[in-house]
Amino acid sequence: MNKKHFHSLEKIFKESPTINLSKEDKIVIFSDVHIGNGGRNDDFLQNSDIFSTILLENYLEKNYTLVLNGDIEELYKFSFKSIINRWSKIYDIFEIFRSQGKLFKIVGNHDYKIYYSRSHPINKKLHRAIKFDYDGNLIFVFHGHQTAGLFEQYSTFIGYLLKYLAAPLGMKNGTIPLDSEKKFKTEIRSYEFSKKKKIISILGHTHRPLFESLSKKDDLTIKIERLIKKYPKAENPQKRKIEKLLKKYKLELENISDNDNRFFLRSGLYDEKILVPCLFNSGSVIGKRGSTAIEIKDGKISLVYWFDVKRSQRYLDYKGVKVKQLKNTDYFKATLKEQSLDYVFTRINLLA
Ligand SMILES: [Mn+2]
Repeated sequence: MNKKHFHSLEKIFKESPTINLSKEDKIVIFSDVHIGNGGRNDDFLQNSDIFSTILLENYLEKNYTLVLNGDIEELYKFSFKSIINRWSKIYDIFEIFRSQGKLFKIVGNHDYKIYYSRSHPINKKLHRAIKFDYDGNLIFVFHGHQTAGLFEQYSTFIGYLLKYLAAPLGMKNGTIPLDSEKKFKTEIRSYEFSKKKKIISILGHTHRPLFESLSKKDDLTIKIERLIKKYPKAENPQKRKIEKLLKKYKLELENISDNDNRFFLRSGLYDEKILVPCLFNSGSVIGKRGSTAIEIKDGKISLVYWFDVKRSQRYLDYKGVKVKQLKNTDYFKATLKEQSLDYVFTRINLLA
């Protein structure tokens, strides 16, 4: 790993505050909300209701601490003033968490200018990163752009481009999407850092959820390989079941966007004999059909997906995925992945 990137992460790591985490604490981490002004170029608009509902009716009610891990405001395209004017309801909710001492706001690349909006209570305390100390093991939460080139991190040029080119053209999704090369670089550098420090890192930035260093694509590939190994020894009825599952996973694999086709494992880490499960990514709040988040509670870490049942039914009946309706709303939470933290740290400490 490049020394420059290592040192920049090391500096942020050292300077960030450490918060003790007990088994009773509940944490939810969201990133990449890209809140705008409510107009047609506001990528947040579509998921704004699901986001405010789950914050208020689920996470606040259940006593969670809220971690906002960067790119909360889309300041490349909009002013902070226009954002809070339009979305005061969201900021009121953030403020409830904050007033109870249950908010950590971390800065990303699309909202680093938020430092100039310190007068708003929500921005009084901003972090570049935070660390949770879980029984002597560390969980490092940072946005993730710090490992990118300077151009990608803080280019006003990109800002202008978005404002004057992308916005009038109605370009969606916050920014010119990170290509897979850039995603991969962000991931691999953070992976190397976490492995070396024997910690868990939780990022955002790429909008690609990761769990135990695996993307959805990697996960599907592994599932498919396992089923194929099982197949020759299986009895006939079980063979039919395996065939059905294989067909489903294959279709899902084919449907993952082309932008993601150079995925994490295959593009480098396959060279590694052992993958260390040290890298996690909360994805984004502004997904096409819903929002992803990382939860930590009861000594477990999980990747969850909130969706509107009117827009997607994919996970309603999905093998191995727990789904729960939020009260009598149209919103459901699917727990895509779940693992005990003790187990993850044992593997990190023994494998890294
Ligand atoms: Mn970002």
